[in-house]
Amino acid sequence: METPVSTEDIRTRVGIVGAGPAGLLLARMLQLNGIDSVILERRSRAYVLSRVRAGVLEKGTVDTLMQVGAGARLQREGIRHETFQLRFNGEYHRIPMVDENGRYLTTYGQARIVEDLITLREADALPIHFEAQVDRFEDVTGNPSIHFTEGGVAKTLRCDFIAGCDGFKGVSRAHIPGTAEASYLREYPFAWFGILADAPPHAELRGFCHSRRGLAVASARSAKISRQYLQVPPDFAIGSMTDEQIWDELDRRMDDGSGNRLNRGPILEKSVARLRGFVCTTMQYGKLCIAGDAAHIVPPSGAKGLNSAVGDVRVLAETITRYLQKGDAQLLDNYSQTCLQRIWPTVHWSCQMSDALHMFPGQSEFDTQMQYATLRSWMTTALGQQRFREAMLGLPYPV
Ligand code: RFL
Repeated sequence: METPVSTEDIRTRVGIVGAGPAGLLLARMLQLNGIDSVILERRSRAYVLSRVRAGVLEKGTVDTLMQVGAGARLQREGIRHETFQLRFNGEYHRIPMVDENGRYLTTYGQARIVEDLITLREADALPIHFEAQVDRFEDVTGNPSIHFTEGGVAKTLRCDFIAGCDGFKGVSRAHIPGTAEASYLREYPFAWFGILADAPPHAELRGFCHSRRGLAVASARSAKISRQYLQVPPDFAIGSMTDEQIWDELDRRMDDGSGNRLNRGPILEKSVARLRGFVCTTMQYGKLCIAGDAAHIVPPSGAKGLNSAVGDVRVLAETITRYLQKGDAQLLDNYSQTCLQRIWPTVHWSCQMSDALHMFPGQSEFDTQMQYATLRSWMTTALGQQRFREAMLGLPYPV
């Protein structure tokens, strides 16, 4: 392959790497604060719009999207959750999920949030470069620049600030010195096999089901589309189960003796995700900050990944605005600590949920009974329910 030639220099105030929820939301918040940005995204527009992932939104996430003008469709189509359902050991629990402040959870697919934010940005004719792969940064403590490749051509984006919103496998984190020593990882010995189905969610069979065959999760994406997950081994091959076997396995694990069965329909999408907890505790260096999955990931059982990304972005938008508009570096200097105030407890909760809900390889009966005791305390005691609700509905934002 020929070496690409640098033909283009672009300039903006904030260079944002990644058009996931974090990068897109940050761009929108900065725009509303009068700060220009350019988003660089290595995937195509169609790929980004079709990526199925999160769906359970905290009230704070919904409010944030409404505040930035990206909430019209969410308000129309989001499904409000006022109860949480959990099945284990032949028990069925359903607890209220509305707290004393009227907060509740909303289901609305991540792909839709991404589409809503891209539509807004494009309507304002603001720049997003798709299929623009960022390779490296330069001079992040002085005059930052982002080197990227677009259409086989090497290009440079010069900016005053870099926001690394490029996910767990992005390049930004590696530009912060010492992150290898400042990062902590827990890998779970299983994965989640997710399906998106053209089948209406079942009104009764919803939520999490701890079974001796492994966890099963049934949730909704809309009135007609459902999303299900099965706990599988980490090396699970997507093609190893037929669609019928997938539905049968879901039914076996979700069986609560009521005779209810999930509604079946064509499977539109299948994916496998390893379960990990990861926290990089240094999230800033000079004029580079990382946010969202670039800095931390959580096992999906707490439904916190996207919600945590929104928490970071709220801090980052304020940090950049104060720094660029007022020369105030106080938030910038405290960026990691401020974000971590919310991240560690959220990671803790997500890991607690994972520990209590999955069957671990070689798990003893003693371990299983301990899990039942944990789940029962969350579902049946006033204190446990309060703790569960508080964690699921989300912590207050630090800024
Ligand atoms: P993303 O969404 O990964 O976006 C990063 C973007 O950066 C791009 N990129 C680059 N671009 C240019 N140059 C490079 N060198 C680049 N490297 C990467 C990527 O292409 C991508 O577009 O990170 P972000 O924005 O931080 O958002 C995080 C969320 O996507 C993630 O936390 C959630 O999806 C996690 N998650 C859930 N979160 C929730 O809050 N509630 C849920 O119910 C929930 N369920 C889930 C989930 C994640 C799952 N998987 C697949 C891991 C369920 C699953 C199964």
